[in-house]
Amino acid sequence: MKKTLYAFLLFALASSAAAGSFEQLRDGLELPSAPVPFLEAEASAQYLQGDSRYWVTVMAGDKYDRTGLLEAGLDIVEIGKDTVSGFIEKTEMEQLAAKGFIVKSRQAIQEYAKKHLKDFPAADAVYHNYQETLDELKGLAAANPGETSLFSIGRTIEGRDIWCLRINPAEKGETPSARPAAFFMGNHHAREHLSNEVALALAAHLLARKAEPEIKKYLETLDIYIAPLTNPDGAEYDIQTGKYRWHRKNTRVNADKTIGVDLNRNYDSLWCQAGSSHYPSADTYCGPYAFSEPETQAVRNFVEARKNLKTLMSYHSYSSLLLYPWAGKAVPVENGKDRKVFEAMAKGMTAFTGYKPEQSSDLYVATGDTTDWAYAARGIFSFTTELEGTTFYPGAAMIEKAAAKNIKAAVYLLSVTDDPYKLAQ
Ligand code: 0X9
Ligand code: ZN
Repeated sequence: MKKTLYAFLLFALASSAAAGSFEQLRDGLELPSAPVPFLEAEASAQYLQGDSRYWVTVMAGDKYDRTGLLEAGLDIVEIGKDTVSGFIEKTEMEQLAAKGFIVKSRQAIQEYAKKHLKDFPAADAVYHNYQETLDELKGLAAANPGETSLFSIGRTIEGRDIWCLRINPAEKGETPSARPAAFFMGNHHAREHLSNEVALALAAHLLARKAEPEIKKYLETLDIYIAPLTNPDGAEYDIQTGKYRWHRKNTRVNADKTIGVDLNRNYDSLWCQAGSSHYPSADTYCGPYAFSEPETQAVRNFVEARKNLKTLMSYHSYSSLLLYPWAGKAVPVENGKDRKVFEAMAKGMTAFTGYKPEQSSDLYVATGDTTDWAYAARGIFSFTTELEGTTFYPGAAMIEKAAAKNIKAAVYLLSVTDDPYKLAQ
């Protein structure tokens, strides 16, 4: 009883700082203006009522098993030696045995949540929601009018803007540039809030140090774009009740009334051929067709309109990995020179992060991701960073840690953006 009261008081104090974060309108429904009070984990899982996903651990010995599981609807979150764990819809879970998979353990998402929700999310008020992300970007733009432009690259399915901060003192707005360009993105996946933070921290870092010679030279020679929140609808949906929902996709209402398309399966590169699911309820649902989603369309249009893009980084979480194409086929990049560049850049960046550099498809084969499309369509040296941690919700302390090393890696990326092929010589 005492413990409950104490938790509530702590929550009340902390939530006064977070108030406003959850005032969103969705589907015409007015939502609570403040988070639902966190009392105890036992009670807290109730908000997931109606979510029929399970957290399962399934035997899987190699990338082919893992790819097959993604296609069977499993959203792989953790990879062990002989197993994988992640979320899967009940109906899809029930078909796993018939498909030859051995389920070692399973628990309803409500049970999983009881064990994994701690003092969340009041303690995470420092993370930026949609409005706070925009405020931060506006603040950076206002404080650095000579170096920045802020614009939307398109609107989401719910009508939110996908904001992009451009850092280039010579060219403003959406004017094309002949300068070599780098594009950093965060939060394709809703629950990967840390990826928004790292991208925001990178923007703040570059601008705070714009006069320092090392950064100044990139501002003078490159065209830098940072879009921290690629899936703002999903990110807001994930925190909408005041407690995390482990939501991955965007918020499209599918034909069968399930919610969301996996944006990192919706790009037009071998779309939905492997490691993604045609079940709308699956967390790896590829959508009805390639680029069906306004969010991926926005990225496509942005990239296609900028022939100067040389490098791209898409931040995700978690696992401490740096991944490069191919993601959608289990063969190395065919062009030897490009392969050399990818490997050298991966080595260069992981020297700062300590993450494991790896070809994406060595983890599992998954088609339709951002990096395969950007490389295949435009020859852009594109990477996925899986930030560190052992949970999607690693708490406030992780931001500084992850940002510090990934900023160094991003600055390395900038250092080769002028001509990535210099690494192939
Ligand atoms: O599966 C994804 O979309 C990415 N991992 S996440 O846990 N953030 O969802 C990885 C994309 C890279 N592609 C492959 N590993 N094939
Ligand atoms: Zn992700």
